[in-house]
Amino acid sequence: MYTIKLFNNMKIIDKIYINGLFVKPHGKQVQDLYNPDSGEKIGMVHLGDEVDANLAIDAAKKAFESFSKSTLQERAEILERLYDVLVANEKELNEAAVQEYGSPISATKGRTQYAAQIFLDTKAAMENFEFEKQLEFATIINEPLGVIAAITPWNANYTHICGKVAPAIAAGCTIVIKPSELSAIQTEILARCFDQAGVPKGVINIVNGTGPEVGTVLNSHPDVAVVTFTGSTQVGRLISSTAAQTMKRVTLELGGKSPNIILEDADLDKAIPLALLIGFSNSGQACHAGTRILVPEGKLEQVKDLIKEGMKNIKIGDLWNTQSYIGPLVSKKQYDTVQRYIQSGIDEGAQVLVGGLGHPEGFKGFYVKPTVFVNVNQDMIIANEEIFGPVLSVITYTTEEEAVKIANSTIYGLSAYISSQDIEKAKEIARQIVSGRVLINTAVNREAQSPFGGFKQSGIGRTSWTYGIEEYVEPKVIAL
Ligand code: TXE
Repeated sequence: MYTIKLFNNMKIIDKIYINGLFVKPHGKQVQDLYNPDSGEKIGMVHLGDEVDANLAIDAAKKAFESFSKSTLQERAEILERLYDVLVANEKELNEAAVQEYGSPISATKGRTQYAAQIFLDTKAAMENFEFEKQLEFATIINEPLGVIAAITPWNANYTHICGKVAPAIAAGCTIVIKPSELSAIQTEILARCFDQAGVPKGVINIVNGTGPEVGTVLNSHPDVAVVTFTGSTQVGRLISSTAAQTMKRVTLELGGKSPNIILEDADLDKAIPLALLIGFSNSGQACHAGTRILVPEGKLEQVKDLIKEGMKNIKIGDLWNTQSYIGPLVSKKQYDTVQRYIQSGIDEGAQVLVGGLGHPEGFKGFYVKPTVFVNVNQDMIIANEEIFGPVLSVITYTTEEEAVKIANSTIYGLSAYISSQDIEKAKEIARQIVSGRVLINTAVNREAQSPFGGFKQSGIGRTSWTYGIEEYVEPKVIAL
């Protein structure tokens, strides 16, 4: 079994993964790693620099020469092996995510299993993807685009990385990943999994490093064909403009400020507990979290009571307890950001119904009080910006038209939710919402054959199923 190097009880990540080898980075920067639950330092990561980024791109470019010619059968077998290895290493992957990210164990397990499942789903998607099409006078071939650069965030580290690796393998592309500096322990274990799965050398490369240093090389390098990024809208804009200089294809999965419309006829005893689960998903560090709860004006008092009641069932901390739902935020920086947002809500006249500033009682580390604001209007900062912490806003509406207008009034369009007992009515409203997905009476989309991605400034392009493979191929016509 693989174990991470320890020094004075600290976890030391001093290797990056290039061309099938774990090598020392050339970069001189070292960054500390913290346990968000206690706020204590638990390790260090040695960061790569431009030299490492260039070496990884060279390795991926060289590997592409042969991997782009691999058969669909060979790629399908790699995806299957990746699934097997992730399942076999599930325990280590979970432990790292709880320790380094502060995610409660039930949520962690769900995400690790989903990350593994992505490989099987992508294998099934390959069977549904038209790699080649024969017409009367022409053949259309979906050719692999080349080297993919993947820049990933710290929330749901495994899901984001596997969600970018799987379609790359399926398409016959090679990949260089720059993960978040905050998830180095998790990424190191994942790198060992990729290695164990016998992925050909250079097909997957991982370089730890900062965005401005390693990320910028990936975005601007002429040998990179596609940049696939998950993170903030602000950095997404930067990446997009840099990548445009060399005409790279760009896939961006960015922020969200998802509305959750509780319709007049909704069963509030079900809808409000569900709204809390949707809003506090991943301790609020989820791009799809339903952070704006839109309720009919006349139901506000009842909703307030149900929120206060529902909060009693939302368990904070005690991360190894399978009943826990909310953990700390990933970093002190994220804690401070969320505190500033709570303060801004108070300053703008919103009323704290539950939660508020500071740590929840009895907790230290990077825990934030799960907070719900009422008296929020759509002009306030907390109703427009992605907070990325457990902070929800209740906004009232008087007509369904107004609810749709409020739902559509941010720069984002990633996810939306509706609660209603009238499915046909809910579907009709769903069609009016500008969003990559609209979920009715549920927190999860169980349909693996769905695309994932956003409208408006929530991003460009789609991941998942055949939609993900499509981002990494270019159609070529050979005509007679
Ligand atoms: O994200 P960044 P941060 C949102 C969320 C959060 C905010 C800030 O609102 O509060 O972003 O989080 C790399 N060139 N989301 O600062 O900076 C960086 O190293 C190239 C939403 O952590 O966007 C990391 O690998 N790369 C989101 C990745 O970008 C750069 C998930 C994401 O970091 C770069 C995360 C640059 N100039 C944050 N600067 C979601 N949609 O799920 C940074 N990076």
